[in-house]
Amino acid sequence: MTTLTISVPEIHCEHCKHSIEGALTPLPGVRSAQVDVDARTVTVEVDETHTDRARLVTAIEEEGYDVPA
Ligand SMILES: [Cu+2]
Repeated sequence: MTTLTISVPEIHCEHCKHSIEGALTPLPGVRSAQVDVDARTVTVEVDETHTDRARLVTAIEEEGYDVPA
């Protein structure tokens, strides 16, 4: 199990938190997804044999949030 932290500067409220957590949690290989609204980060526990950072970033972008490289 690996913990990835992804910075998403556009996170600003509970709606963002629920959107992003809801998008990531069902993905294969994702054990948990936790948005910190104040820090504007997403912390994701993953099994890297089933997913990777790029897949998570794509899912966040599909929710409408820009993820800087
Ligand atoms: Cu919001």
